[in-house]
Amino acid sequence: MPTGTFDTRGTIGLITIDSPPVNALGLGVRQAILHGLAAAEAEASVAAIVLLCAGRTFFAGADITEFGKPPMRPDLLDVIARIEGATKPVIAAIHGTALGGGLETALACDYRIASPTARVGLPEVALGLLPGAGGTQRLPRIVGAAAALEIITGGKPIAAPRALALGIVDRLSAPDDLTDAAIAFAREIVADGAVRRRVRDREDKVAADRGNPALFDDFRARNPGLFRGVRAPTNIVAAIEAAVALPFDEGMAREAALFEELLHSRESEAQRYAFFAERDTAKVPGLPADTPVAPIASVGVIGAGTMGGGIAMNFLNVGLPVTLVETRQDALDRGVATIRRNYEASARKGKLDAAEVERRMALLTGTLALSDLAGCDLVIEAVFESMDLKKTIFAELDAIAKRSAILASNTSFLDLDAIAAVTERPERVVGLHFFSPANVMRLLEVVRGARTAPDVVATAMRLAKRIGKLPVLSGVCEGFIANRAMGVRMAQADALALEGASPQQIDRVLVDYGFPMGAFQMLDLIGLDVIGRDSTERTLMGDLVAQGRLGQKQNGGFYDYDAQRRPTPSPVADEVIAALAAAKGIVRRSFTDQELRERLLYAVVNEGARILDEGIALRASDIDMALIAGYGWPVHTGGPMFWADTVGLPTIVATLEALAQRHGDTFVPSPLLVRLAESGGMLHRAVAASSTPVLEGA
Ligand code: 3H9
Repeated sequence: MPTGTFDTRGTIGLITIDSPPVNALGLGVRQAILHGLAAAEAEASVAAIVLLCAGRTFFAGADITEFGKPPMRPDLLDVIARIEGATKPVIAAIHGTALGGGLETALACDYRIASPTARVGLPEVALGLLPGAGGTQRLPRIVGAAAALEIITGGKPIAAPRALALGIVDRLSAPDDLTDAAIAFAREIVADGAVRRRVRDREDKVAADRGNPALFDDFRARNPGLFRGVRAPTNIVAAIEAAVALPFDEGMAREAALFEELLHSRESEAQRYAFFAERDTAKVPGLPADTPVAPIASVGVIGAGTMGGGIAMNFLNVGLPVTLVETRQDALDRGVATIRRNYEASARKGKLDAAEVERRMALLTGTLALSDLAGCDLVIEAVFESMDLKKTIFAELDAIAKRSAILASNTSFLDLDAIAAVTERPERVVGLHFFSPANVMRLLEVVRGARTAPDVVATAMRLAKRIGKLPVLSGVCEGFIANRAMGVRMAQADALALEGASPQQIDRVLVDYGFPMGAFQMLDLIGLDVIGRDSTERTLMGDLVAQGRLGQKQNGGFYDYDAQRRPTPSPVADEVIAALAAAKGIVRRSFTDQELRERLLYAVVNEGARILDEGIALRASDIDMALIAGYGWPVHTGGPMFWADTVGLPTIVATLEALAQRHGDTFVPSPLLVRLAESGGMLHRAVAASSTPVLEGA
């Protein structure tokens, strides 16, 4: 049960809400605030009220678990109206993160004071929503419509000093002194006559914006990508337009209608699912939260190429020393120089200061001697994908590394168990599969081998969080979760191009679905030589490379590119595709967009279901998160597993069966899909059976 306490410090009443973990504004918290206000008003000696939270944060927003259920009064708007109507001034004292409904509650107070490390924001857009408790009406009254548009459509939290500069908070406390500073602030307000200061009454900013209707059209024109495939940003802009155009209460009514529309949208349902799915990935059955983890104070990385360098940066970023090993001095120098260049580029963009660049570089030691890894707590091998090479390295490393060290491989498709088997410590071998660019992409697949010890898995999951990654646990199979599931999409894109669909049509269908780019655009960006080189069979990529077409970097690939790297359809690529189709005896035809969507995306759904059925993933939602974080699968669809349920599993199974007749194995529906379609079950709620590789490590 959330607790709310009320006590007094002289003339100041203190309402303290304590509802772990994040003081979400669920029913109990809302009631506790109202009780506190009633007590403060009833106490004659109290002249002003401070509202604050115990624990790690101020209110982190509305309770997301209540959305989609019948509303319960008092709702947040009732609470906010009650704060604004209080008979005494209310001061919000903010620490941690005041987000969404949390910030909206603070904006209903007369004054706001924040600790210097606090952050405030309206992140509802990430849940497919808009701030529905007055945020779209009050924030523009403080910062103006232009800044409100950026803040609310961006959803990113704002650090306290900037919030102060913008006027969102009135004052910062000294570090660790928030409560006393809030009480002192309240006393000053009382001494100055306890003046009420409601944001709703401020007119100057919105009145100034009223003369500038182009502001909204400009914003829409400047940010076309923001609105693609999703509804929330459109409604946010409309709500802020209402703040400017309408009196406060009418603006609030407009906000409520726009919020309600989003609350019942598929997009918001999907994004709320993704919010909890993201937090679930770190929960591993059989590994309680108190599983002991090994301390990791130093990291070794073998291989200073693009992958190894990116991996090293993750640890340098959080202050962990890294020893980077290469076989040749020139390769090592190049790798170290690339890391420095990346940091300097961030510094130029203002994301780092020069001293921080040097601090991070000082944590990096380059060496040609594997023996320099002897003291590392964790060593990650990131050399190219050759089983023989990896076995040689792991055998040597096993002899060098201290007994407690964890040995990790960044392999993206090789058998981790075969690598672990060359060591005397297979229980301390784990896969850490980073996605490229490794310093940027959030997904980290933690691969549990047949003998990986539970504490090693727990350590890897914890470490992933420490370096800001989203860890998803995977069992051992070729490609693990994300590459295996998306590999079938690539295979279908290739097959469809040979069967007559143009790369442009295939890419457009994917972009229309919500991917940031199409399959062929992605290949051109990465480089066709990088991906295609191992194939023995004649492939589209191989034939393009044979013509000297390596992608954006050289002569174009599936597309031609101008000097600004803008793509246009390529007659040469079309000829290469047609010639290979003829050589393979493929009869070409045209396709509808719907046919392409089914071939490209139902294939992924089916592969995902197989991955779960085989016990390679723990839960369907882990697969969704892996593809959202690793491949840009549009989060507003919820990921392939969630999306499949919105399409309907019987439809998917029937389509797969028809496709399997003509296109073989890829489309033979997984037994899990068939079972769920027959029983009316939901794929996105499915979990791995209790005895599976990913749970038991066997
Ligand atoms: C809103 O406010 C709408 C209003 O405008 C209009 C209303 C009319 N509700 O993330 P963590 C749980 S929309 C319910 O791991 P951290 C979370 O699931 C809301 N539960 O911690 C997890 O549970 P578990 C706008 C919530 O320290 C636990 O708390 N606000 C909520 O890494 C710990 O969370 C947001 O979108 C919630 N609002 O990060 C902010 N928030 O332990 C959402 C968290 O069982 N929250 N939980 O897995 C966050 O961004 C982060 O939780 C926060 C802390 C930064 C606060």
